[in-house]
Formats: sequence, C-alpha cells, structure tokens
Amino acid sequence: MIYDVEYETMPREALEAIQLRRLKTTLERVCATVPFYRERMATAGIKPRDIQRLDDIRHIPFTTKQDLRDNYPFGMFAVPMDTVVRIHASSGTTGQPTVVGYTARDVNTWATLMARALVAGGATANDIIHNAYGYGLFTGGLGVHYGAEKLGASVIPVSGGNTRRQILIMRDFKPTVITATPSYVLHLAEVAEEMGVSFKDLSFKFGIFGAEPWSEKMRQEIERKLNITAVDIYGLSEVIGPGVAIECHEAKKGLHIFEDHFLPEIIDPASGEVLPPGETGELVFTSLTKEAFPVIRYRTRDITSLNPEPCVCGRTHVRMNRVSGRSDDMLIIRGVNVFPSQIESILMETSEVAPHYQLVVDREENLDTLTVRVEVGEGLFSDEVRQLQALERQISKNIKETLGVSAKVKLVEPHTIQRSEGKAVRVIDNRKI
Ligand code: DLL
Repeated sequence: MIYDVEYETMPREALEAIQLRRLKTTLERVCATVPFYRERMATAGIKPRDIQRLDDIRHIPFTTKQDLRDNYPFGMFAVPMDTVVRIHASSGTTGQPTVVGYTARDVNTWATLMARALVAGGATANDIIHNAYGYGLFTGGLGVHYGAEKLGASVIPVSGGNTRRQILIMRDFKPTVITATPSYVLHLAEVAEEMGVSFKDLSFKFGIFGAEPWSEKMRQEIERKLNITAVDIYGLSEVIGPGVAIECHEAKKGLHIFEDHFLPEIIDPASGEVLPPGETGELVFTSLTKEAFPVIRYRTRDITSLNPEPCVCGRTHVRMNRVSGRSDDMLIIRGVNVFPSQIESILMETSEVAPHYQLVVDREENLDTLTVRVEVGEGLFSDEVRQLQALERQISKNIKETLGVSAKVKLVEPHTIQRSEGKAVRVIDNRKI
C-alpha cells in the first residue's frame, strides 16, 4: 500500500520539476524573512533567481547546528510568532538546545508525511499503534501520534517510561504496531520477560524504530526476540522530526526520503564537495515546503549514502542507506575511525552476549584506549571465569580483525548497563573531560 500514490511514485522528471519550483519559492521566502539566510546568500554573492537548476544549489553556503545555536531561540523562524502553532527542541548534550517551529500547515504536512511513513512501514487504518516514543519537546512522540491519527489508526500515546505498565497495556489493548527507539524496545522485551509475558504471545505485527543508529544485526535480534518485522525510520527535528525517510516493508533495504518535501545531498564532510550517488558522506537537507522553520543545505552530521535504484515497492523516491553514525559520534581511536554501530554489529554476532553495551574511551599516557562493556546473556555469568575471559579475548580479536582497532572487552553481568527510555547513550568519552 502507498499512502500518497501520486507523489510517492511520481516519475523522476516530474518530481525534479516540483523540487526546483519549491526550492526557488523557499529561497525567495527565506531571503525575504530570515536575516541569517539573506546575509549568507549576499555574502556568497548569490540571489534566489540565480538558481536555475537543482544542481545550482551547490553555490549556496551550508547551514550548521552552530548557526541555529547562534540564532537561539527563534532567530531562524521565517514567519511571525503569531502564526507559529508548535515549538519543539532537541536537547543536545552540549550547548543550547536547537529550537524548531511549525505553522498549522507545517503540522499538517508533517502529519501527512508520518501517515505516509506508517503506511510504508506496513500500517493501515485498522492498526492499533503503541507509540512509545517520548512525548514532549522531542519530536518522536507527537510526530508519530499526528501521523497515526491522520491515517485513521488508533494510537495509544503511551510515551517512554513506566515500562511495566506498558507491558500490561500491550497485553490488554492488543496493539498491532509498536513505535519506539530500538534500544527502548529491547528494554521493553526484557521487562516483559521478567513479568512472564512473551512478546510472541502479544499481537504485534511489526515495529517502526529509529531516532538513533542501530545495526542490521540489531534488527535481526529485535525481529527474533519480538517475533515481528522491524523497519527503520529516520528524521531530525531541524528538518521536521520523524517522517523524513523510512524503509518500505516490501524491501527493507534503505529508507525512502520524501523528496517532494526534502532535497537531499551527500557531501564530503571535510571539503564540503557534493558526492555522486552511492558514495558515503554527510547527509545535507534543504526543506522544500516548510513555512515556519525552513532549512537551507542543513548539515545533519549523519553519515550515509544515497541509492537511486528503483525499488520493488514502486516508490520513486531515492533511498538513503542505514545511517552508520553521526560524524560527531565517530570515535577516533589511535587514528582509526570507528562508529559505535560497527562495534554493535560485531557484538551481535556473538550469541553469548546480550544487545546491551557501552563504549568507554579514555586516554592513558597519551594513548587512547577503548573499552567495550557488554552484558553476557542470562545464565552464562555464573559460569567459569576462564570461559568468560576466553570470550572477552575472542570478541576483542573479532573487533581488531574487522575494524583494525584494539579494544579491551569487559563482560558485565546482565542488567548492569543503564537502560534507555529514549535514545541510548552508547559512548562515554572521558577524553573530553
Ligand atoms: O530523533 C526524530 C525521530 C523521532 C526520528 C522518532 C525517528 C523516530 P532528533 O532528536 O532531532 O530527532 O535527532 C535526530 O537522531 O540527526 C540522527 O543522528 C539520529 N537518528 C534519527 N533517526 C535515525 C535512524 C529525531 N533511523 C538525530 N538511524 C539524527 C540512525 C537516527 N540515526
């Protein structure tokens, strides 16, 4: 099923014509209403009317998270406050939060895109959606909520937390779809087990997981543990929230970007040069329809590549590959670049460990050290110390051979790594302190 057949299956040529038209309108608007964009474009010596082809966008300067911070809180809004009906913010671990705004039309666009996304993931109006993304300033909860209502599904606004109560709701309300971060859904599964409830006996058909990087192996683990199909959803507050891109359940191979609303580019993060399809780099977005908070060539810091191949589902929108990590989450351990998700894939290949892990980076005598703390599966910990040590050595060897980085692996008891109710904290980097 496709929610918006006309736009989602539009031939490329027609789609690109719409993108160009919307891009020109967006540029005219931001230059008229947002001093930041007007000055940036003027400094670069470029006017909206100079953009005659989509490719011409390369001449426009990038926008970064720092630019948004410099204009905190509402300096990047392109409409007067009396037309803003919603404000969200992403917490951000350092510095000011990033604040984003929506007009009534933006909220409606977002709901439509989320309805599209839910349908691409496999949902219909008959589904009951257990929405365990956090409600609040985070865009996950309300984003999915409005999309579910737009679709006509029944949504349970359970949010994150109160985990034991969630299990009772799942058992009694019989939801058919679950939406959560991948790390939280694993925690839900764990608590369900403690309560003697098996996900296999619940009514879930599939789940839509995102808001944090997760590996293909993690998908397999979730699908096996919960006995469901798991699809990947991507988005970020600055661009709209969840519903920027999603995997179709037919292929589960890359996430279709809703290109009639967002124009993607992949750039070399160091030089800023635009890379051809298939090459891996930093994802950059320009919004094409947003009113309150348009973004022009916004650098997401997310690392991925674009796949323009046709898809079995019939959608013509380009697919982005699974995000391997954020450029600012990339660890450089003695010169070797490592993403937490790469370590995750290796851990998931080892059946004796559980999918709960944390990476601790330190500096000892001017040398970086990486410690991988991972929980052993239930039942193994009481076993012989020698067996545990052998397992630690084996995982360490796998990491070295696959990624070329030396890591100390430390097996820890079940339930010792902090569980997340939203985005998991995978890395503790003591070098920054
Ligand atoms: O995480 C929006 C969202 C909510 C997406 C629910 C999906 C589901 P922010 O809090 O602004 O917005 O965080 C955005 O999270 O730049 C990525 O680094 C990361 N991220 C989001 N989805 C994925 C994903 C929401 N599927 C930041 N895979 C983004 C990997 C993801 N990383």
